[in-house]
Amino acid sequence: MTYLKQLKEINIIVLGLGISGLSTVRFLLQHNITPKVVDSRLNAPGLDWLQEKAPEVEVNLGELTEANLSQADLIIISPGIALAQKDVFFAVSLGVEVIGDIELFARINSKPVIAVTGSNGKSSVVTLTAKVLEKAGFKVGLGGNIGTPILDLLTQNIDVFVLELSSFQLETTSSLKAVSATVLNISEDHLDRYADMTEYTQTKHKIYENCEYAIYSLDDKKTYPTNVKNKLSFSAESADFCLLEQHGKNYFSASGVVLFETESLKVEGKHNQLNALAVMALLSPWNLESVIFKETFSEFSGLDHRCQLVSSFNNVKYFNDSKATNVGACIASIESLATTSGDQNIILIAGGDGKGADFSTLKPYFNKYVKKLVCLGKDAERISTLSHGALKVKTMAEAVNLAFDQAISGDIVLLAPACSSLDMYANFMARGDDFSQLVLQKKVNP
Ligand code: UMA
Ligand code: ADP
Repeated sequence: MTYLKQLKEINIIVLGLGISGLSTVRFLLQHNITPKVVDSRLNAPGLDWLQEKAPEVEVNLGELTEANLSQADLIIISPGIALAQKDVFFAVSLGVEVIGDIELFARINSKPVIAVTGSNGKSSVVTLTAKVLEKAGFKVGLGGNIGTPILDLLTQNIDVFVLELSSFQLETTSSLKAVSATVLNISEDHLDRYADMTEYTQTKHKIYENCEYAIYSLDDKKTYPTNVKNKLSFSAESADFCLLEQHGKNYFSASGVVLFETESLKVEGKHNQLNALAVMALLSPWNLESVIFKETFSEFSGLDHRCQLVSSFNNVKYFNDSKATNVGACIASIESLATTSGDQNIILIAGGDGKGADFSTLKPYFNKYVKKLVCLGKDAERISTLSHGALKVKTMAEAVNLAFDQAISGDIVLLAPACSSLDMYANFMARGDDFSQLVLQKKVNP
């Protein structure tokens, strides 16, 4: 019996009615499987769609304690709810199976998969990987944490799936067999969900289980795979995929073979070069010609809200890196924009919900490169202690006004919050849009 047929015989609860939950419900209904739906939010986001398109589906909103999760044979849980949540934990203790949408996908899918996780660079790497494959003529299914729920793509005619996976999604995934998989890097994140860095790192490592090729960062021991036969490393220096200097120019290289100049890569900064090396390593089982990488790298101008130049006026550049939602990303952002002379020319807007992170590793970077720190959001106070003379504000408008007042010719104003946006905004895009609009207003009306 196929897995989908088995699902018809059992009681299924879809837990969570956000993007993933709604996609799971749609997928099951398409296969004539009717689940029950539970969400702790009284105004769950997918409710309107469900009531209009599938009013027959039983929905239980509010306290999960009241939802009788233990009555299910299978719970398909959304990534925003932890397995450690007490009602879920109780159901598991009674023998209920709990999986996520990625696990459901893995149990049904038969096409090759490339899987990417890490604390930072996931979206950039999966996007670039998909673009290279598309240029090579493949039909690509790009989804997962990047925003397109993967079950939405499973019914389409796809050659290769490229999955961005968060630690939340990996918690409930055990059957994925990726052709190539990577943990790009590990730095502090989501410590409000995990007991410590060990638990967070172990969860990320689930991506390597059953993969054919494990791609890891030679510079970051926390990414090193175990129990995988084929391993390929990437690093700026001395790895399977690395940079080589010849006649004063830098080149991308694979297994010691020089491929093409690093200046072909349109997006700037060391972290983007590392991401490009990871893309080449992930795609090595496909044996693509290097010209395909070169052309794609030269066309890709980066994703919105990632170190994106919003505007330049009065010889001051304004960058939106709202997606720098943790300490590691904030450091990468500062380093990629800092002057080679090391002058303090960055006015940094940071803060939001720090998700339990220790911000102290930011201090040397603030000392070296940040001229003025402007802090907002839930963790404004904690961040402000890291830089002498830091300013605290209540709104993004105040932050942009202050940054504008402080900036002189040659400076950079950078939004790289090192925090999630959820204390003030619906998501990082809304925060980045707010910043960008305020900057553009300042340009017209100083
Ligand atoms: N929630 C409840 N009660 C519920 C269900 C959810 O309060 O019953 C809350 C969660 O705690 C969370 C919010 O609702 O705060 C959204 O959770 P969700 O599981 O419904 O999320 P989705 O809308 O399904 O979106 C998820 C990912 N979100 C999370 O993991 C929190 C999206 O990643 C992803 O794009 C989408 O699935 C498609 O796969 C977002 C994210 O913030 C961008 N990811 C984190 C990150 O990148 O750091 C991991
Ligand atoms: P993710 O999907 O993991 O959040 P993104 O590709 O969206 O990653 O990038 C988010 C931010 O993380 C970027 O704006 C940049 O500041 C930072 N970043 C990107 N790649 C790396 C990397 N390889 N190492 C550290 N930071 C990075």
